[in-house]
Amino acid sequence: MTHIRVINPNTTAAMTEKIGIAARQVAAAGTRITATNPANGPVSIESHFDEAISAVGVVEEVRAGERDGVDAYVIACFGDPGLLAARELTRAPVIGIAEAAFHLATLISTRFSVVTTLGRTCVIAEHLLHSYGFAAHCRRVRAAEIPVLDLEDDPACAFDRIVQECLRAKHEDGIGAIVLGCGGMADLTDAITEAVGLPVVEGVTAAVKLAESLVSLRLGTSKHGDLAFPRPKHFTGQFAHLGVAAGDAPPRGERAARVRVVGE
Ligand code: 5HY
Repeated sequence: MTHIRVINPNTTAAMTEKIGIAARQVAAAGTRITATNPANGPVSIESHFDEAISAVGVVEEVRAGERDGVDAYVIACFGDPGLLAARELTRAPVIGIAEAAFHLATLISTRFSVVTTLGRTCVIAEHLLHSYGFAAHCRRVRAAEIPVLDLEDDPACAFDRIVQECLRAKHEDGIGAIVLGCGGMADLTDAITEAVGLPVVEGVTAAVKLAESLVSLRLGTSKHGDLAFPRPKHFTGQFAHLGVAAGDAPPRGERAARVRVVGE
């Protein structure tokens, strides 16, 4: 059984549950999905500030997952908050939904556009496109101009605004596919696909299938170079528990047998 931990970095439990349902709908028979969110942090992530704070919650959830023997992690927020920090903490694959969606979109189209929530978060997706090397493939990052929690509180209106922006992208951007730019849209993929008439790539489900592929190939996060486990270090104050004492062996558990551990 492959255990994939899907982490919703915001603290809205209803969105976490929705994301977990979407992940389970595409998971293979031998995959167990557990969906969690941090106890502390923003109820939605709509700014650089929200992203920074939520990253602490992401690494806390990965540390908990290491104790649970999780085989792979999905960071289910379109800003991929804490992605590289999380990768330092584990040998398991850690996949952000934006990164996953971009990869799959380039496999089915030469050009795609992103439709996210608020216009102020578009630059976050634009930064990721450049960071991951997909900027040339993305025509435009668009926003439906809906607060993230409208996906929970006013889903009908949110759906209509997302579809309208997707249709503008289809008719104006010269694209072959749409990428949904929010983990909270994970339950809308089929309905948006039908309404828009383009392939729609959704990050949570894309990340789950990529995680399954990496686990089946026994490929995990490299521990050679910048993603090696953090150097032992004392942390102070409210982060004291995040410190690693010299000699603390990183959790290996039975996963070492499943991830091709090279060298060390
Ligand atoms: C997300 N915020 O996927 C992002 C969407 C965004 O709380 N979950 C959030 O607009 O960046």
